[in-house]
Amino acid sequence: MTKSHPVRKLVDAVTDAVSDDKDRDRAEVPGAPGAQPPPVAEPTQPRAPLPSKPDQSPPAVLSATGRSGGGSEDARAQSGGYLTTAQGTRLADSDHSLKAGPRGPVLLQDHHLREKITHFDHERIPERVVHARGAAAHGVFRGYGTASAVSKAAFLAENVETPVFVRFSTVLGSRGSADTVRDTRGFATKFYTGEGVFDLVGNNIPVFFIQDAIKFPDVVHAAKPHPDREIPQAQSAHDTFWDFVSLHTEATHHTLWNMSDRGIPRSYRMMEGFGIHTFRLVNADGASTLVKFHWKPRLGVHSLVWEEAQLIGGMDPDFHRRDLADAIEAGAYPQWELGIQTFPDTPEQTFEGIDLLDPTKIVPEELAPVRPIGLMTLTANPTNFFAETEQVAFHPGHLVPGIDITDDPLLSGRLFSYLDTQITRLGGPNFAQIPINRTHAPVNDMLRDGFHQDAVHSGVAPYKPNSLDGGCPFFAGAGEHPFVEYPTPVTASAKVRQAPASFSDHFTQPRLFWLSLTPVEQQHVIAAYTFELSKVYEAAIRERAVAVLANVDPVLCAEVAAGLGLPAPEATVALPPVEPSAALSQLGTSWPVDGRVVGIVVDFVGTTDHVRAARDAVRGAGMTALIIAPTAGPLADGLPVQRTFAAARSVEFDALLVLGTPARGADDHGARDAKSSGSSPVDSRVALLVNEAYRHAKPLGGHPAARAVWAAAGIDPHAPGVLTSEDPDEVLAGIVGLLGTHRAWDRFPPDALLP
Ligand code: HDE
Repeated sequence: MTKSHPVRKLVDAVTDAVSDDKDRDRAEVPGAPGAQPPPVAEPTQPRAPLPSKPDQSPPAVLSATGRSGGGSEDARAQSGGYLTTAQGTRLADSDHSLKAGPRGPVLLQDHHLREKITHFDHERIPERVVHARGAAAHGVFRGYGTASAVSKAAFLAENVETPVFVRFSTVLGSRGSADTVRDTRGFATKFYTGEGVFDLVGNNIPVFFIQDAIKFPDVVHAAKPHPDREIPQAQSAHDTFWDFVSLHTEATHHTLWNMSDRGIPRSYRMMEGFGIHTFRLVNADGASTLVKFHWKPRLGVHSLVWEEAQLIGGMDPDFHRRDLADAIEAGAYPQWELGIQTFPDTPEQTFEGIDLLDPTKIVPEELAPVRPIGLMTLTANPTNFFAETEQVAFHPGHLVPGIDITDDPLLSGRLFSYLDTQITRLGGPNFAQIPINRTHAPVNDMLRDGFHQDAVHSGVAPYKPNSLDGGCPFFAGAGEHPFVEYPTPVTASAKVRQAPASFSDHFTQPRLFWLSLTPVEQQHVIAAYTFELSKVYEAAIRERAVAVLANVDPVLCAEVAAGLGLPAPEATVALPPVEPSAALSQLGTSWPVDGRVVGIVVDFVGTTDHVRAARDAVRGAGMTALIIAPTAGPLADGLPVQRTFAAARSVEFDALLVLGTPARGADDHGARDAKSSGSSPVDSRVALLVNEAYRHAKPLGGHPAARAVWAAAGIDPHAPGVLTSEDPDEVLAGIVGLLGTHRAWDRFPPDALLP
């Protein structure tokens, strides 16, 4: 479209209007639904569609075969000022079916009605069989060049920038399930490299439930809702899950991680990612190195507490996808360093006695440090969820020269599954041509036809060898960067359905993980096991699950058994000595607070200068400030309010700043708001807000006026992480310091609890 094209002019005019938007306060709070604030009255003047929001970006404009189309990014979106059919014919009415008179029957000849309803009837595609619930973002990966000695992959070279698309997910829940359930999280990254697409399809937990892909349907059937009643949704706290994992004890390590704080992340931005399997890197000389991939978040690894996760499930089931989108919209771009642990590619494929082909085992970082090889920054939200997040198709078999696979039997099954599943989900074999899946490298395949073929292939000889198409395409020679499988030696053996002997140690590494956690993290693990198993109906399964824990650690076993009212059994294996790995704990240092959410509680008394100052200071520290007030109307100086006392819940905030002593609101009454309680003169919803945040070990800061609120909430004003001062700078600095360590864990010292 040329600059003078009338539609282009309209788009430009609207874009200018949006960037001229003077509504500063609106832009300061992420989450605006559209690019421009809407008028109260319905707009009736035809104009071009509004552009996407500034934080959003669509997939790159490329042809179905990876060529640069040279078009503008909005070229694929709606165009023109008038409603049309799918064929571009303008419509004068879409509110009424074509009828034989206003009260008469609808006519079959209504082609517009049929097109509209027929398309609607087919809007859904099958959700992913696992990892159905997810959120994604665009970004860029920059290589450090530090991997060049071990991999010839061009995108890992120094300062090479590669576009990426990352999708985070839960495993068990269906597409509409809650984000904060206890589960493993998917962390799948598509690198659009110049040598083809590379997908790193990992999780936020470094081990897996099973060692062999053939068990995947079993573990997933066990973890999914029971087939008769289809409950519970997106949860592992039920009989079939614990039945399976207590019988199939190779699942113990992954189960323990799921029961740890890793199972309830605070944010996708605050998760590690792991490739899990051992991969193989190949350098320019053809030498092979075995590696494990790690994503290390710049913001540290942080979690919710369990009660918080449960409350969020009701208050804001979209908590994680909202957090990711809001952070990107606010300019707090999440970052991860990609790192590798490297191991010599020996015939045994073990390292320090750890079998590298066993996906239920980690290699502690103390034995093999994680070396950073690049930085990923997520910079844009998708423009359309379905087109991008729902249709993105990852596959561990999407490899580029320099990155190859190993014989991990779990990985082998995945190499089959991910291609297979897309055929059903995305409606045929051409899913690589869907815009989000298009490679940025030129495609010259001989795959032809099929449903939804977007390419218009020329030539008459899609076969090899041919002479009619001039012999095209040709094989790439050694100097042309082909992908050539590493010639892994295969030991002479017999065909068997067996695992190597080393795969049968199911308990040493769970023990290593347990003993590497700090006391507060251990308390959370005990609570999670006790909660989950208390929800198991069958006593035999509880008993069996506790017996498994006896083989991990006697203290863990005894504490969980006590919570279930069961005797603690003896271990049936010798508990080996293990060297704890500090890298497995989430605690112990301090991290940036980008994109954290601070709730500012105000009353309607006096001026609001201090509120504006506090809000600006929170924003200045790189966080989002949400003002919580008695009603939704703006404050005296026009400052907008984001939450009312009735609507706010502590779980939305990482910390609270209390700037007043709100008296009981008119709606602070049990008949109107069931959160209302007590007879204190302070609004009881604010007291609940503060009390909950306190119980979840969140930092609390306040002006001296907050003392009455602390009292109404029944909290100790001198407890760790409760700051009260005249000096707002001091309070905010304190909050930032505390949030850097995530929570005031020393508020509830756990050391005395465990023997
Ligand atoms: Fe997956 N997995 N998986 N998985 N997986 C899928 O592929 C499968 C496994 C992972 O955001 C499916 O496109 C098998 C391990 C992620 O789109 C499916 C086995 C790890 C995602 C599939 C595994 C993962 C998937 C469902 C056992 C961590 C979401 C839809 C051999 C390293 C990707 C789809 C996204 C998705 C199969 C085990 C991670 C059915 C057979 C181990 C992050 O193909």
